[in-house]
Amino acid sequence: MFKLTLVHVGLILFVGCLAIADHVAVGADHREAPALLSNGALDLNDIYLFQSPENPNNVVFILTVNPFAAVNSPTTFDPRAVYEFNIDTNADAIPNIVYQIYFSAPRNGAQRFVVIQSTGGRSISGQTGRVTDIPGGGKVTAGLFDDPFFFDLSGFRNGLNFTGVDAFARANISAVVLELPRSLFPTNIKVFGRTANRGGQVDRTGLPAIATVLIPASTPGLRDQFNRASPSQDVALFRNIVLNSLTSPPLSNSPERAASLADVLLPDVSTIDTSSSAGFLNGRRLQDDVIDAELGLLSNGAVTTDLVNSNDKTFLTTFPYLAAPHVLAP
Ligand SMILES: [Ca+2]
Ligand SMILES: [Ca+2]
Ligand SMILES: [Ca+2]
Ligand SMILES: [Ca+2]
Repeated sequence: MFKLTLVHVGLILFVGCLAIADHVAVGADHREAPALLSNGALDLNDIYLFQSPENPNNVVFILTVNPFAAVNSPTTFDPRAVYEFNIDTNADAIPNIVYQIYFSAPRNGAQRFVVIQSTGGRSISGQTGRVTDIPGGGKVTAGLFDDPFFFDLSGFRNGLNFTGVDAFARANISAVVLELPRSLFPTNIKVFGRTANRGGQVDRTGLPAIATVLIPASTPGLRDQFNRASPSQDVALFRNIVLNSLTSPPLSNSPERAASLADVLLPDVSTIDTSSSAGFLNGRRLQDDVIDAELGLLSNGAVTTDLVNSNDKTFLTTFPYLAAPHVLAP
């Protein structure tokens, strides 16, 4: 009972962290920091990283931006920005291979894009809404899709009275889906997504909801500072803040448990053994219930589900795996 009470209080705070404005749902890393609210096209929501279910010799990288596209965000990518998959091949959280994606201005509802590989100078051209085969193996596409994230946000806000209503149902996002041969990389890699414009880095994410849950919104500017930092700086700059969030009331983890959690959660990168088709925390598949997994971690197993167990649309078994966008009422 004691543990459950602490968990309830902790999760109520967690819900408070998620609420920026009453009418706006805030999710994994959707709309979590002030600098992101003015341009959803630079607001990374989630990254996904998994062995291709279509071809086990390939690995799939997905990043999503434009939370609640056409409602709170644009439906196109920012032509003044760069979108990145940063891949660390030697476990120091410093990227060794970067895939940068640049978009043209929209024309007739479509954007041209180019994917540039930092090593070897290889580039791949494509267009939103189309699948492009990559010479040597793999595919790439970008465009508007159903948001693959699912979460009973109202249940959290209502003191854990879950009703299993997905606050992200009928929400669309913009995504880049890049599938590449696993042979391009070591078996074990660490990945984070990044957005930047001429003013510098705007957002970055590896694991779901690190900024949202563990970097306090109550300290002005701290989440923007986190989003503008590099994962290789995370332990030096943010470990004590994360430990404080984990050990302070109401979360109240023991120092030992908080330290072991911090070792899993920082640096904020997604880690995968690409020879394995297992999901989160081995990378992150679209269908993985990361909210349940993270609540289980935070509550030490006392709370295991928000009763939303799957996305509101069925994921595809073939590239690009994401479901088609919802048709929104005008
Ligand atoms: Ca974000
Ligand atoms: Ca590295
Ligand atoms: Ca969805
Ligand atoms: Ca769930």
